[in-house]
Amino acid sequence: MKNIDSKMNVRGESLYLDDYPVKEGCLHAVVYGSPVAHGRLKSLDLSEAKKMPGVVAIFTAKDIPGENQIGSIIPDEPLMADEEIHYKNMPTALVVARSEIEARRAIHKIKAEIEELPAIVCPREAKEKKKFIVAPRTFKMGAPEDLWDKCDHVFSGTADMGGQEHVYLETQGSYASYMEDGSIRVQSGTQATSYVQVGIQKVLGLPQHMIEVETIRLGGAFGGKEDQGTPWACLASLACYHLKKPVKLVLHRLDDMRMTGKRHPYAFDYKIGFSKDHKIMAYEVECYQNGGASADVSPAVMERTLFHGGSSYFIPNIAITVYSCRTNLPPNTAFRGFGGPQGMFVLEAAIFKAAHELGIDASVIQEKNLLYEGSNFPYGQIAWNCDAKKSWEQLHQECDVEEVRQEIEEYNKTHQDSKKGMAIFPLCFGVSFTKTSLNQGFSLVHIYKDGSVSISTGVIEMGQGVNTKITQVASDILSIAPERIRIHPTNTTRTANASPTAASTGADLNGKATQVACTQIKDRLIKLAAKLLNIVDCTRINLQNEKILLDGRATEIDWNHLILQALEERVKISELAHYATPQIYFDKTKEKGHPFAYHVYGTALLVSKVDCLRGTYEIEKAHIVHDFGKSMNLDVDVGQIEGALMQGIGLMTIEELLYNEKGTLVYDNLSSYKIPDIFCAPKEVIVSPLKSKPNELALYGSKAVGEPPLCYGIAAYFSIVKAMQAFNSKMDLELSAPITHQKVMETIYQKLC
Ligand code: LUZ
Ligand code: MOS
Repeated sequence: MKNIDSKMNVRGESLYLDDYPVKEGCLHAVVYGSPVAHGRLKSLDLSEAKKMPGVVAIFTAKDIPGENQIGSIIPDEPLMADEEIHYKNMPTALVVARSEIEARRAIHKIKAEIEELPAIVCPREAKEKKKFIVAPRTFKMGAPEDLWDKCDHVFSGTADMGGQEHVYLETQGSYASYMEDGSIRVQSGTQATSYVQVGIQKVLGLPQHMIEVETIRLGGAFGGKEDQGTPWACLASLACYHLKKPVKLVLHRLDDMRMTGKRHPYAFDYKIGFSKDHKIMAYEVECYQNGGASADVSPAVMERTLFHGGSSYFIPNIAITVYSCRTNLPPNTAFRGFGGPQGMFVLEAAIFKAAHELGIDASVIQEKNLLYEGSNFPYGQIAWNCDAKKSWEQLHQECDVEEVRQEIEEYNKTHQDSKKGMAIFPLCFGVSFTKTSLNQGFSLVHIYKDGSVSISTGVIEMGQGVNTKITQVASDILSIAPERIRIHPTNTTRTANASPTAASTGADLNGKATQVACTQIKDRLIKLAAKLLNIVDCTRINLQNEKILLDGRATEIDWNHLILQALEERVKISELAHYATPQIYFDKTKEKGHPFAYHVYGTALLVSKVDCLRGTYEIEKAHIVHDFGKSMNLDVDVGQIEGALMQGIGLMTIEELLYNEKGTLVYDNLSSYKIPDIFCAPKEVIVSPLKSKPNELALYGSKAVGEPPLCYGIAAYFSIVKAMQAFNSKMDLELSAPITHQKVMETIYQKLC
């Protein structure tokens, strides 16, 4: 089935927040962000700004009727700066005017008197000063500390990985309307309608039932709207609450880039030990997470780094420690992969360095240490249906890796100023929210009198095609045409307490709930049909292509007739269903359990070519063997792989998230912060499904596909470093991502003369 949104999207007919027709009298809000990263707010002079044309009101922390608090995991995040400023561009005042341009002009007239304090931007410095968001955590298996003497080779080093700006095409925003009884209705650009509802509840001090939050779709999110859709909805609602008028707040791209948190940069110290035959005997890593000024979802991101610190390898003695460090940056947040890529990167960096020192290719170590059937993850779960080796082998069958290697060697021998490199990355990604309680989904299915079907779930469509998959489920179970089915916007009045659409679980959780709802309605319809046909044995009845079959043959009764009869006979043709992932649990006191419904495996091979005169590079080829389980929509899923690959390549190569020592984002617009374009795409991309088993905990056996393939971008980094080494084998291997063109240039001429 084609993605049901494609047609409207390409015609520009799909409604995004900024396209919603606004009500008469709608006001526009613009956020004033603090001019420094750390300080004490002495006074705020709003008098000039208030006199500006069109300005209706200016709100500050003092106007918050409830709590000035939106922290979702830890209550450490004020909605607006009150006495203290924790990061540059922290929301400090909200200007509301007749038009956005008038509000924006007034912003410049606000004068803040601030006692500036030194800013911390580096997680290592925060760690030294013991500024932690939560206590450090360690996942451990075996005893690496006892093994160093027994290893034949031990290597240690440091690595760094930069953050990433989400660059969702649609910036953050919300539109709040005042309803007759003082309730607030919010259209919000969020991945989590219920988080927005709770945020507004806290800030306005209203009960949750007075707040309705709705999301039609998002123009991308990538995690950036999991927690951070909330502040803008709270601010718009605050103004709406006081002024009793509709208020719209849509961030300008530049404000969005400066004010919102991003993927967490990490710094690492590692130590890795090998046996003679290149088995990893012990691995220890300390990860310093740059959390930004408040917790946001950093403790959960930290957890995913712990879970993925062993990547796709079995390491019998392993200790992964993460420090979640508080710095004066905007609160860093969820981003596709959610701390996983960081945990995987440092292990690949350790393997790469070890391979270099041992004079072998990293792939020798990789292959020797892959997870195998029944091996243990450091967190206690056992790798059943483990396809790590299988995906590695399938890649090697499909693509003659030795031949690629020889071609590269030949190329490098015959080219002076241009070098090629190849890297392989084996993937293992755990699917489920690491917080067990979030693994639940809801679906509300109604059948109307004319036989058309309406479905509301807790999931949010953000371009990933989840509404298409949910339509497929309903269409299959009820055996009606997809055109009969409409997926409605996600809304807190239809789906309460929904988990965020995150952790790649949206289709599994809400699709399975839809499966339950449709099956229950179908069972009742079959009973009714049996009654109408005077049949006792319901198993003789089936629904197919809008016909009711008896013993496999069409009867007089069709879908429309059956629905009319159901209403006549007072049979319930609506259902609210709930699905909670079975079998999963995690014991935080032991740091052991079975947190993931299943794992997604895969292996990617990337080839890069570096221009050693310019420091530029191209990615020539990406060959990916990916574990879809049994994909229920290969078009949608391959689209996710390609998008994630590009985003992962961006993360590892050209996207440079740079803050100066004052906590100012240096590349704060889309001409200096470069995201990958078509020229960054590999010249050849092959995505080939792993021949694996469908997984029963995945929707229709079709494994989650949102986040895991982003990690394939890690191979881009190592393929480039490999090419650089072919030019200069003496260069430093200090391994810090992203490997920008500038960094290539600075590195490849080291120690040459
Ligand atoms: N969000 C979350 C996530 O709250 N918990 C998770 O485990 C997670 N994983 C990936 C992306 N978002
Ligand atoms: Mo996410 S990183 O919101 O799945």
